[in-house]
Formats: sequence, structure tokens, C-alpha cells
Amino acid sequence: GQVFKLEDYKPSEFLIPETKLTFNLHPTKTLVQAELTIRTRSGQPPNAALVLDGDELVLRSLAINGKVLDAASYTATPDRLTINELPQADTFTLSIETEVAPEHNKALSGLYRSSGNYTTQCEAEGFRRITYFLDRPDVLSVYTVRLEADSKEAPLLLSNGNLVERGPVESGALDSGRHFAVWHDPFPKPSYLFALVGGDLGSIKDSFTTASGREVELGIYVEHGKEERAAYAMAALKRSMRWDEEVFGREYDLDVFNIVAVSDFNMGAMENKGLNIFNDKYVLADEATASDADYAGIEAVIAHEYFHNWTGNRITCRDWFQLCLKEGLTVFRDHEFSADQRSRAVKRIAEVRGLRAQQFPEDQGPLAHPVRPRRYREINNFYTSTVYEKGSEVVRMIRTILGAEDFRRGMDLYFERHDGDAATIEDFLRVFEEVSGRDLSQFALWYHQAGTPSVQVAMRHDADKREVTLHLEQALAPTPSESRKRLMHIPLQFGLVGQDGRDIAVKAAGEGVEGDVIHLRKRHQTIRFTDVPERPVLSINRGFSAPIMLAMEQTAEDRMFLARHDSDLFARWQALTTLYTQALTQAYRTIRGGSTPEFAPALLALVGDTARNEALEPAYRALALSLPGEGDIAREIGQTIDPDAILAARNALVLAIAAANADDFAKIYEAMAASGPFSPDAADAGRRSLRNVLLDYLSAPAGDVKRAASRYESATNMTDRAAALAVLAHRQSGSPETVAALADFESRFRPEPLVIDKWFQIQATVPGTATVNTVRELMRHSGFSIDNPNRVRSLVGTFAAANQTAFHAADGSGYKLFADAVLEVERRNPQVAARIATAFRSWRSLEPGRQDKARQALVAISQHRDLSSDLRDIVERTLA
Ligand code: HT7
Ligand code: ZN
Repeated sequence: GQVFKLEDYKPSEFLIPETKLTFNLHPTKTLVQAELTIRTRSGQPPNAALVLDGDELVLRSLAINGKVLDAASYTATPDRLTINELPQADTFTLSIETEVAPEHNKALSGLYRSSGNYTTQCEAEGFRRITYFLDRPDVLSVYTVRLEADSKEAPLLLSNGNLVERGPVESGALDSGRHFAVWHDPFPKPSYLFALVGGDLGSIKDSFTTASGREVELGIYVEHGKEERAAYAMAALKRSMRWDEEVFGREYDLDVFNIVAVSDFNMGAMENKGLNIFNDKYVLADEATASDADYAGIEAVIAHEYFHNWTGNRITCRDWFQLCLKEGLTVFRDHEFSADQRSRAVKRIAEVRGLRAQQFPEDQGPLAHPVRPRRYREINNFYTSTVYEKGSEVVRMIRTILGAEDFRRGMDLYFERHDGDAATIEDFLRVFEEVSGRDLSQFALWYHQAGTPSVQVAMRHDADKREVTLHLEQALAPTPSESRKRLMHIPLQFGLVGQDGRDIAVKAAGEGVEGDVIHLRKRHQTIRFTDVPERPVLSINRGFSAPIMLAMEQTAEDRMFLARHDSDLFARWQALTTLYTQALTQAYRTIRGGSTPEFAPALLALVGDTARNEALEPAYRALALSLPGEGDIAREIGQTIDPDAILAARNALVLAIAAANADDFAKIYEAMAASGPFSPDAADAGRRSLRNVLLDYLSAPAGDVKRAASRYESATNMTDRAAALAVLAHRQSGSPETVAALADFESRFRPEPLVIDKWFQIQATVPGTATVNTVRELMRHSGFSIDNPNRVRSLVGTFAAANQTAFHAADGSGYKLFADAVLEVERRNPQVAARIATAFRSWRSLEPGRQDKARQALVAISQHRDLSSDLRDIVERTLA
């Protein structure tokens, strides 16, 4: 396939200032009439052909300035429309009629049907599946959209912007049974932000008064009967709107803001101007069907899409290489929003756990790419954790380097200067350089170089000289097609913790330190602090100020000290996590050597003390008690990985912690019981999460099934019910209580696909090879559909991404099952197939037997006939 390169960017010679679209919606024969005002950029008559993008299009008619074109003056293929003979004028009107079949569109890109409703997904390149267009983000157009549909089939007709007209479609004197609506969006936008919805949906309505006193009508549209489940999303939307005014000074700009929930969607949601379209998983919630994690996800995604109105829509991307300009920045904004709504420390720890579990393996494997890539074959494969989450970390580092005030001044300048633009990362960095007077050229490497930097730190204290010396060293390993790396600017927040647990006020001699931030810019850097009478304990990369791997010479005693006393709660959690990781890798080696692991009593006691520490909020204690995942342990070990030994090591530590703290855990478990009616707020969710983590420990010993079984039976909300079911399935697999609870869950929630997804997930993550067969059987379950991305991700995606011992079954059966499933998904939906196939990315770190079987499965996929460019791109890069 074609490789697109950043350096090849050229502005378009043609512009489309105005776009008028008429849709005659029909399941298999939707007619799309596009009337495009085309203007040359130069203001002179065109001197080259006009080439428009298409994808699987059928052209019905073509005219310029009202005159039908003769066949010799253009060529039309499903993928491209080339018009060679153009008027000798700088502006003309091009009329195109295409025909599409939404019902048959299983790729869920372009115009498609979900549960009988018409809907669209145009990012990144879906608009070209609707009509021929300059389908690139730097071509901005003002859209007027007329929708016509059967009044019964689609009483609801929505598009971007404001509603300007609606009524019945007359055919002669008769009512045709069809109706229409006209929508106008006054803000010029790229085609990827176009959307329409036609269908029969229920809704909830509300309104929001902006800071300057304008009224905005808010609507959330969901399947009939599910309206009440949209209340939390609506409240989250209003909080997001207020927050963006207060924290970033951004007001909403249209009279209407609509959200539509659909059940077939390739990603989480889409920020179409004034008409966000959501995967219903990120809209619908009530206590019986949604877990606390679901509520948090809804809050975050609602906020994320709303925040795109400024970071993405008002200021969009010049080209798809700049994707992180809108995505990294908007993730940063939604992270900050959630941190303000909930507990900042808890939120930060959850973010870092996610980053390490998803982005670090991406950055350290065959799919590594810079936050701003320079090449792509298939842009859909670059909606990655690197672009989104590492992109957000880079914005966070800018704030750390500049400080909150200059950061806000930079953002203000960005909005002021670039409103209405299709901008670049260079534009973004320039505003921060200007407001702060700082040189960010070395820092910009975070956008340009792939890979996770590692930093080694050692601290010495010289009691005689009353001096502390820090030695820091940075390194960045080669990544695909980047063999030589340059030195990065790494901002490290730090503190020197005194024996009383408080930070010592420090005086640094020499450069490289500003306040509580060390600016590591060289390969080796030495920093001296004077006037330090006692030996402090170093706490560094506080708040995870830089997305790096830290290797620090530090004793277990010092880490335990930090785990008890560090004033930075992130660093406190990190100290404990490092202790767990060291204990687990040691246990892994012991198990591989044929012996039984043992764990330091001081660590087991520290865990108990942390669980009991009421000065810490329950949500934090729950995170502190959560051991690194099997994937985290695998990454730490690095090579020749044996997933079975990892699971055994982790289970051994769970059992040791449980045995050492059984009585206390049981008491805290009781103390965390709910005392009032259900609330999804962070405090109550935190109590539930601590209780459920403790349930997992208490149910770990063989046969200890009663507590979890009774928890399952007495649960009054989905968080507790699903957590109890997971504990039963993962800790007491095959017990009669587990079998009964799984059957009960299925019969209770059969009509609720989003809940059945949890049932799929729980079973897909039961450790051990037997799960390969379970997944094969569940793929035949009546609640499973290979066409629905949520079902595929919950069962097949979760199996490969989150079940190390089954996916990597030594006999290769997990790979075979998965490869077959990927190919089956790919026939309908290449984007989803390509995304789940990234689960193979760490195959080279396995022990040789598994490596060989994983390679065979990848090769089998790559040799399949007619492979989509999406899946081919992932598989070939993974094998390279
Ligand atoms: N900006 C949106 C990306 C998206 C998307 C991309 C490719 C294919 C389908 C898609 N659906 C949504 C979502 C976001 O980041 O806000
Ligand atoms: Zn986004």
C-alpha cells in the first residue's frame, strides 16, 4: 500500500468554502447530492485537474455550474474522481450525486445503520465513503445539510449546527410519507467532523447558560426506554461545559449541543461539531447495569468529546500527522477535568497504570512510533495510546516546565491565534515559547522520537560536607526505523525527604534545578545540594512528571520509608509498586528454578499497614493493594517470558499477603460495607473498590468461596455484582458457586448487551489454557455478534490483551483461535480487526516455543488473501 509522508505535505490547490448536501435516506439506496463551491487557492483559474477522494463510491451524476459533464472530461473510480476539464474561473459549483447502501456497511465508517438508525463516522477518512470530496483536515467548509427520510422509520433527523427548517416532503399534493430537516453549521469545518443521524430514538433534554449568558439546548438521544440511563451523562456534560469555562476560558458556541448513543461503533465516541456520536457504552448508566468504572468512563469520554469543540474543532489539524495536536491535548484536558471532579492522586495513579500497561509496550515493541509520526500506511492504525496518552503526557510536561501560569497564558494565545486554523505541533509549541521566553527545541523531541527513555539515578550524602549529590543518566533504546536517538529534555519533579518524613528545603549548586523540578537535558548530569545535614531519602519523578522508566539505586528500607511517608501520594504508591515488582520478579525466578518463593515479612506488614491507614482515602488504599498486572511483570522481566510462571509468582504473593493480613482484611472488608443508598460519586466508589480488592485477597485461598458467593447474591449494584463474579471466576473457577453465579448473571442480563459484555470479559480472563475453549464456545453464544465491535472487543479482544496464560497457551491454541477470529472480523470491519490484532505486539519477548507459535499465527494472517490495508499494516509491522 501507499506510504504517506509528513515531508510530502502540500496545501490543496482547491478549496471548498461551501458544501450543500442532500440525503435521501434509504437502507440500501441512499442518494447523496453534493453541491460544492470550489475555489482555487491561487485566485486564478485552475491549472491542474481536480482530484477528489472516494472510497467504494458509486457515481450517479456529475455537473459543473449546472451543466452535466460529458464522459470524456472526467474519470470516476470507486476511490477517486478526476475532473480534467474545468471552467476558466477561480470559483465554480460542482454537483455530484452518489449512491450508498448504509445497511450493507459493516465497516462502520461513512454512512451506516446501527439498530435500524442511520448514523455516520467520518474520522479519519469516512466522508469519502459518502461523496467525493477533498477529504483532508485542512480543507474547511461551511455545511448546509438537508435530510429526507421516511417519517415513521426516521422521525428524528439531526446534523451539525443549528436546525433551520423542517417539514413534510410533498409529492404533488400528497404527503409522501417522508419528511425533511435542514441543518446549517456556521463554523467552517473539515469533512471528518461532518455527521448525520436519522432514526427513531428517545431523548432527554436540558439546557446550559454559558458564562456570557447564552442559552444552549442540550439533547441526549438513546434507544427508547433507556432515557433514564442518560441522566449521568447529561450531568457530566454540564459539568464539562462549566469546567472548560472556568479552567480554560472556553465557552460553547452553537445554540444546540446533541449527543446520540449508538450500539455499533468502532471507537469510544466522536466529536462531530454540535452532534457528538457515542458508543452507547459511554452514555448509558444506572446502578443495576453500570459499574463505577463505567461511570468514570462516561464522565471522561463525555468531557473529552465536549472539550474537542475547542481543541480539535475550532482549531483542527493541518494533516493527520498532527493527530496528537487535538488528541493528546484533549486527553490532557479530560484528565485534568476528572482529577478536579475526583481525587487527583487516585486519578494520576490510574492514568500511569494505564500508560504503562498500554503505551509502554507499544513504545518498546515493533509498533513504536513518535507522538507525531512521520509515516503511515493506514491512518486508522495511528489512533494509538502513543498519540493519545503519551501525547497528553507531553502536554503535562510543558505545564511542568512552564508552571501553571505561563501554561495558561500559552493556551490562551493558542486559542486566540489559531481559532479557525488547521494547525501543527510547531504552532502549538511556538505559543509556549513565546509566552515563557523558553527554548523548547530539545523538548520538542518528545513529539519526534519514539521510545520510552530510561533514567538512572543514584544519590550520595556526604555527612562531613553536608552535601547531597545526585547522578542522573538518560538513555533511549533504538526503535523501528530510528536507530540513533538524541538526548531529551526530561522534567523530573523531586523532593529530598528527611527522617521526619517532611521534605527538606534544598539549595542546589549549579544549573539544572528550578524549584522542585530537575531539568535533565544531558546524557549525564550531576546535581549538588548544599547544607543537607542528615541523609535524606530521594523521591523523584513525583506525580510521574515524565513518562520514563526509572532505575534508582535505593534500598528496600528507603522504599518502605517512602511508601509510608512521601508527601507526594503518587510517589508513595510508586515506592510500594516497585517493592511489589521486585518481589514478583524474584519469585518468578525462584519458580522457574523449581523452588517455592518466599516474601519479606516487612513487605507483607507494610501492605497491612497501608490497608489500615485511615488517613488515606479508600480508593487510594485499593490502588495501593493492587499488585502489578501480569503484563507489568512481563515487561519488567523483559525476555524469554513464561506467562505461567508469572501467574504463579503473582498468585503466591497474593496468598502471602492474604495470609499475613487475613483478620485485618476481613475487618476492613466489613467496615467498607455500604451505609446508605447507592451513589456513583468518587467517595462511595472508592469504598466499593477497596472492599472488592479485599474480597479478591480473602477469596484467594483454595476453597474460600463463601464470602464471594454471598457477596454476589446480596449485591445491589453492578460494581459489586461484577466484582464478586470476577473473584469467583478467577479465584474459584469451576466451583459449584461459580458455575451458579455465571448462569445467574447470564439469565438476569440476557437483554442487556453491555452487561453481557462484562460476562464475556470475566470469562475471557479466567487464567489457564481451558479458557481457549470457553472463548470458542462463547463466540457461538446468542449474545455474541461478530459484527458488533463492543462484543468482539469484550470477548476476543479481552482474551488476547488481558489473559496472558490462555492467549499465550504453550501449545499455540490461543494464537490459533485469535488469528481465526481476527480474520473473521476483518471481512466485515478491518479497523476493529487491526486494532485487536495489536495484541501480538510483544511476541518477541516470549520464550522461544511460544515465540515460534505466535510467529506462525502472524504469518498465517499475513498470507490470507485480500487482506485489508488496515490489518496488513499491523501484521507486517509486527513481524518486521
Ligand atoms: N476523534 C475520535 C476518533 C474516532 C475514530 C477514529 C478512527 C475510526 C473511528 C473513530 N471514531 C472516533 C474520537 C476521539 O478521540 O475523541
Ligand atoms: Zn479525541
